[in-house]
Amino acid sequence: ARPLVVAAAQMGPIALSETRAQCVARLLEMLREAAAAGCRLVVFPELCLTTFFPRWWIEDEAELDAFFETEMPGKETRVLFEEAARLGVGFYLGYAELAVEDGEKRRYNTSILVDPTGRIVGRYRKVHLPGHADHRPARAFQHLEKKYFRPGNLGFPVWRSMDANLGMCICNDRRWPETYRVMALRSVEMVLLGYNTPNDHTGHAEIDDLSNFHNQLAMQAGAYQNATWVVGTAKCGTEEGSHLIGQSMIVAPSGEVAAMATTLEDEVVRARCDLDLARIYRETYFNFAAHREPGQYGPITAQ
Ligand code: CDT
Repeated sequence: ARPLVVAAAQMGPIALSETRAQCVARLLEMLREAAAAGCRLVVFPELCLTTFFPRWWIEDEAELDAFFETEMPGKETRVLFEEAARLGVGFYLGYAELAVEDGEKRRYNTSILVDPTGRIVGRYRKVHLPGHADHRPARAFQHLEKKYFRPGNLGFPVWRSMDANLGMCICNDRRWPETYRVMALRSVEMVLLGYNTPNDHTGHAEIDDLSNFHNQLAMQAGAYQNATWVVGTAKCGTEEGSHLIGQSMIVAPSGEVAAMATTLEDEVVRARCDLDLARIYRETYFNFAAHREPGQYGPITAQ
């Protein structure tokens, strides 16, 4: 067995008025709890340093910029890196990234992988951006990720860290089979992901009512069909009047849920994950070299 003890560090709502320092204090408390429970890796949610701002139409650039990080670690987040290094725990952190590329300001929905020495070993930028870019004032809540972010331009890399093959994705990515499959073809053993999933944003009650079911379905299918562990961490509860689902969970390569949150608050969910389970499935049902038929998959990569 190759055990990796991991935590999904779920967050309850973040108010608009909550500061970075207050958010980081909550993350620190969960980091310490996870470390005390023997965890070597902690997965925090998507965009976990501010409230989920894409629910609002924001025209003022300075107001929008205030939700973004221009450096990582920055002055409020540095303490998280230092404490993780002191505890010998790695982490995944989701945040809004303001980058300058080709002399241009660019915004991404980003996550980083930090190793137990406090070093950033990987960066991922969300590929599948949900929602819309236009103003829909008739709705109580919008979902403006297509306005505020560019699609990620870093692909789906897999990193060797903490004696494991680790991959990252973010929220809506978990609904797309290609996300997991690209990483599985790169021998991923554990996919780390954070999410903010409102159950009142699609405009279709019959879809919104199934939000929890679809959350489980997507992560369990992704794990099983790709023979990988999946660690999904929510920001949840009623945030500025919008309800976000919880169900942070750790899913085994069998598709079974190894652990799941029971609250809609800050909660550390822990599991001891045997990375060899991924190998067993890849040597049998999901032996890609023996059983895949990529010659028949052309439309998947056609534009
Ligand atoms: N953050 C994020 O990607 N949320 C989406 C919900 C979109 S509702 C229009 C998700 O897939 O969970």
